[in-house]
Amino acid sequence: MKSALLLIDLQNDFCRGGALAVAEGDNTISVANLAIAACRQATIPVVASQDWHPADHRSFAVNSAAEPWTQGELEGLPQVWWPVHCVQQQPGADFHPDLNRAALDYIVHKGQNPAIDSYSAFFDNGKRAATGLHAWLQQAQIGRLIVMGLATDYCVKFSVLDALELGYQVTLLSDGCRGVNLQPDDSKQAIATMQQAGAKVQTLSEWLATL
Ligand code: VGL
Ligand code: ZN
Repeated sequence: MKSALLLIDLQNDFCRGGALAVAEGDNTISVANLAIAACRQATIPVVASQDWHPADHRSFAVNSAAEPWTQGELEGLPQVWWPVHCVQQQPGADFHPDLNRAALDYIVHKGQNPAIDSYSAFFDNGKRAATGLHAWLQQAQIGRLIVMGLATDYCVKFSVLDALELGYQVTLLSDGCRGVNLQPDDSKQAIATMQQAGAKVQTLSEWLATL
């Protein structure tokens, strides 16, 4: 079965100095580059998502008259109010400068609709609209995804759960992920949830040993 590497949101705003910086977010970049190098050797395509919001996105606390990092409701869905992050065309939305972006075969944008958030790289949070990711993977006849990135407890988690629901086999590279952890155990719980849903959890070196 054909595999693809799926890199979730390895963007400046989730890394050191970014608007929604995740602790140790930068540490994922070297893991990603090692995984990319192995994929190139093995002719495994590399796909990356980019959180890509318009400036008026309503998940931004300032646009919903809410306090950042608190919880509310958006379009009938539970919503964390985030600081302004990953605004289209802004430096915060760029990939981390050290990421080997020249090696990316396909980039999927998400979160463009201002009225709804989109943690998963496949669908918005209400599953109303699909991104192009599933279609792209289908035309490439990909059946298995190796997933890593930011943030474990949001975009990685929902991407993995959607991938499993769509019928992909999923391996999560645990050392290639870091989480927001609004609650201290959120990332740990997210990994347990992904594993229970059918994801295989491996470190980069464990996965490299299977190639
Ligand atoms: C993300 C919060 C808001 C993520 C994106 O990439 O995990 N988290 N937007
Ligand atoms: Zn976002």
